[in-house]
Amino acid sequence: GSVAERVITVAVAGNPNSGKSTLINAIAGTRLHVGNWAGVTVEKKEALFDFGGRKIRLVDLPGTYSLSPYSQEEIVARDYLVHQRPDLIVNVVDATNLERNLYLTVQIMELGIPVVMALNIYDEAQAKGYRIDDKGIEQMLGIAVVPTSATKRSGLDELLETVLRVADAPNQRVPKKLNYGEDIEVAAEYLAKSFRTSHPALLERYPQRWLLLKLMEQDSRVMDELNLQNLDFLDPALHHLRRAHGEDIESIMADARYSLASGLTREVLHKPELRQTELT
Ligand code: GDP
Ligand code: K
Repeated sequence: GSVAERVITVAVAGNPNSGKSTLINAIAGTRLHVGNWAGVTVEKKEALFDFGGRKIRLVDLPGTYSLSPYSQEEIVARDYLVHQRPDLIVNVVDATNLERNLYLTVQIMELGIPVVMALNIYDEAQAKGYRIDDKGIEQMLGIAVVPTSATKRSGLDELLETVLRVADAPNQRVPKKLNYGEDIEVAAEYLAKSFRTSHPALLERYPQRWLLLKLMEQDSRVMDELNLQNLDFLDPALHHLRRAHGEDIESIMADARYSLASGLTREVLHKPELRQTELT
């Protein structure tokens, strides 16, 4: 079909309390259909609607703080992103809790799917005197950022216009590959090499960067899905990481993500100085 007929599938991801429901309701309203994700009791909200002469399907993912395999919500969200591969992801971020929310953003970016960030609750951030360099976030992450205030219905048209623009030029809008530090990056290179040799076909089944990181973490769900008999291909990478950081590779990776989130926050968020009266 023509460009105009193609449905653009947009997954909406964010932390609990980032205002995701408010935002989706404000955009889709009565066109929202509520059901359940297959096999689990997690609510699924979906809407198909026209905007700017185009058809957009919004799929609301459960609110999560991470994409690890430890809760039903996280599993639903990550399985959808990894296996259904939406055209793009709208990442709803609470602008008053930037650092914690960016920890999820960092993980979402591992998937290599174009991302538009809705920098939501922006009104409250402004009321608190926060200044957020949204262009700085765009530059550092390689994603589009749109300030929104879902409760005031502000920024929503800009958000959808940006969604259309990114959907039409996805190759110019691939999120940057973030640098997880030399040790992890070198280990990831070892792993890419050995895994490409041992399991050439499997690398294509998943987003590559994401898969390499999950293999290093020995993510239980990915390991189950792949059902590999021989894990020798992991040895060079794991040996490299353990030599530098010790045994707990999952927390090495979590630390790398947290430090990216906090480093970015330091760069882009300026809070007003506390007044003397507020200190006492
Ligand atoms: P969810 O858990 O991400 O779905 O978050 P909700 O949509 O339930 O919103 C959490 C709280 O934040 C609610 O009290 C909303 O009214 C409030 N909220 C959502 N968006 C905004 C916003 O843009 N500005 C302000 N000030 N509050 C918001
Ligand atoms: K809520």
